Parts: sequence; C-alpha cells; structure tokens
Amino acid sequence: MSIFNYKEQPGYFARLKNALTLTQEEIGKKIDQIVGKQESPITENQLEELENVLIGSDIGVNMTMEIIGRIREETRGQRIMTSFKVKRLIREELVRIFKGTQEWEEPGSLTKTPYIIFVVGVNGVGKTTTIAKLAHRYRSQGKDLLICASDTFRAAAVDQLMVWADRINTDVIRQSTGSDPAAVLFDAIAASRARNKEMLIVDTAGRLHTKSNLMQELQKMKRVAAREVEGAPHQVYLVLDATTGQNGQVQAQQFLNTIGITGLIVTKLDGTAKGGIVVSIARDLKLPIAYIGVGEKLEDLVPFSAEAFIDSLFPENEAGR
Ligand SMILES: Nc1nc2c(ncn2[C@@H]2O[C@H](COP(=O)(O)OP(=O)(O)O)[C@@H](O)[C@H]2O)c(=O)[nH]1
Ligand SMILES: [Mg+2]
Repeated sequence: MSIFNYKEQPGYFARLKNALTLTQEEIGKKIDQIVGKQESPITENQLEELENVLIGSDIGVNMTMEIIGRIREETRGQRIMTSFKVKRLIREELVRIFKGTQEWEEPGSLTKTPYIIFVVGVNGVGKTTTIAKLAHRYRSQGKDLLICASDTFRAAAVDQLMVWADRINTDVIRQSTGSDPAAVLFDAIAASRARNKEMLIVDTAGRLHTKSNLMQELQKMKRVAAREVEGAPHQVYLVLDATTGQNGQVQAQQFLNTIGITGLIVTKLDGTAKGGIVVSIARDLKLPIAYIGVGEKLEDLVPFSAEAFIDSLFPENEAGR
C-alpha cells in the first residue's frame, strides 16, 4: 500500500475519477442497477448478475468469489441488503486486498547516487512513455537526472526516447542499435557520475519472442548496476497495460522471478472499463502499485492511492450508509 495521501494533493481525485470513468460505469453504476435501492434480501439471480459484473471488470475470478461469498453470508437470515450495503462490502474487501501489498514510497532525497531505476515490461505496455513521465515528474521535484537507452533492440525505441527527452530537456545516453544493453548502462552510470547526476532512469527492451534472452539481458544489467553502485538498481518498476487484462500477470511473474520488482506501474487506465485489473494485480502479486498512467501526456502519470481508487469507484458517502 502506498503511504501517499491523496487528500493533500489538489486536483488529484478529480483527475483519477475522470480517468476511471469507464471503470466506474462498469462497476459502480452496474451494481446500482442490479441491487438498486431494494429493501428486501438479495436474490440468487441478483448475486449471479453481480458476479458477472465483477468478473467483467477484471477484478479476477477468485476475488469475485470472495466478494460474492461475503454478500451471501451477510444476507443469510433475511438481513436486508441494499445497494449501499453491497458497495460497502465490496469496499471493505478491496481495502483488505490493498492492505496485503507491500508499502511503497516515492524516491525522496537521494543519498546513494546515482539512484538507478530500471523500467521493465513487454513491448507496447508504455515503458518509454512512462519513462518520459517519470523523468518529468522527478525533475519537477528538483532531481537532476539522465536517461539510459538500453532498449537497443529497435532503432525506433531510441528515437522515441530522444523525442521525449528533447521535450523535457534531459540527456539520453545511447549507443548504436544492437549494442549490449548492459554496456550502455555501464556508460550511463559513468556519465551520471561524471556529470554529478542524482538519478538514472533506464529504458529496457520488451520483446516477447526471445524472452529468455531478454531475462538474461536484464539479469546482466542488474549485475552491472549492483557492481557499480551500492544497492542498485534501487527501484525496478514493472509496467503493465490495464487494457491487456489478466495476461499481464503471467508476464509479471516472470519479471518478478528473474530480476525482482519493487513497484508496479499500471498504464492506460484511461479509456478502459477494466480498471478492476488493478485489484487483481495487487491481490495476486502482492506488489505495491507505485504509479498509474492516465493518458498519453507528460503529466498523465500519478502516484497510486488505493484509497482514492476505491473512493472513485464507490464514493464513501454512498457506500457508508
Ligand atoms: N491512453 C494511454 N496511452 C498510453 C499510456 N501509457 C502509454 N500509452 C501509449 O501506449 C503506446 C506504447 O507506449 P510505449 O511507451 O512506446 O511502450 P513500450 O513499448 O513499452 O516502450 C503509445 O502509443 C503510448 O502513447 C497511458 O497511460 N494512457
Ligand atoms: Mg519502448
């Protein structure tokens, strides 16, 4: 669970809510339609419909079964189950899931420099875009940083990084296409030292068809970082795409087993009704969700707050009644 307090961030909640509009319609509104404002015990039919809504939102089958089980338990003995009460139960279950994940804290003032962040994940999930957003964010917090272009597999990857870097006025350390990603990293660490940079954000390749090479490559990069800087890599962010649903979890497990992950970044939460994936990711991986991507612009990356996430799906004033 993140210790980031969203209530202290002006505008944060409105933005999150906006990004989660489709998910909210998919979960919150549909639950309202099913259980309505009824004052009689919930029927088996309604439970089935609820189950479909929850599964459809990508919250995960196990999670859905747990929630439905609790609702069933609570309605036993003819207890009244209104839409508010259903939502409150779901809220409670979600809070419990996020409490089961590790704590995560955004990099603060940096002592071990360069502070090295690896950004990993399969092709197309949004790694490069996220790196630009992260660099933008950390720079606005006053951190002096460099970006390392270790996705040397595709020429376009470095070009894309250069375009972003230009816009945020940050240097990129790169070599020619096909060079050893660990060698680029070695260079980038040397450059960070020489230029007194506090932070180094590392883009990595994400090709799927030669996965074992990719994993070996990442392990080698990890060894280089660890040898050069104490405690490095200090963060390994795994980027997952919310729109690809449950597939992401299998990938995640592989990255987790190979290089270890300190935090997850879930992208493309805007424009999907499947935002429930965030819950099943947290539940299954037990890893903290560090940031979420809510659009394609530089500003569209926000720290994840489980509380804000739950509040935007099930407003507290309604669910608490
Ligand atoms: N809507 C939306 N699009 C995103 C987000 N993050 C990344 N993208 C888009 O996803 C596509 C792939 O991103 P890219 O950074 O190249 O992925 P990479 O292959 O993992 O490096 C691009 O078109 C990005 O604009 C997000 O949070 N929301
Ligand atoms: Mg990329």
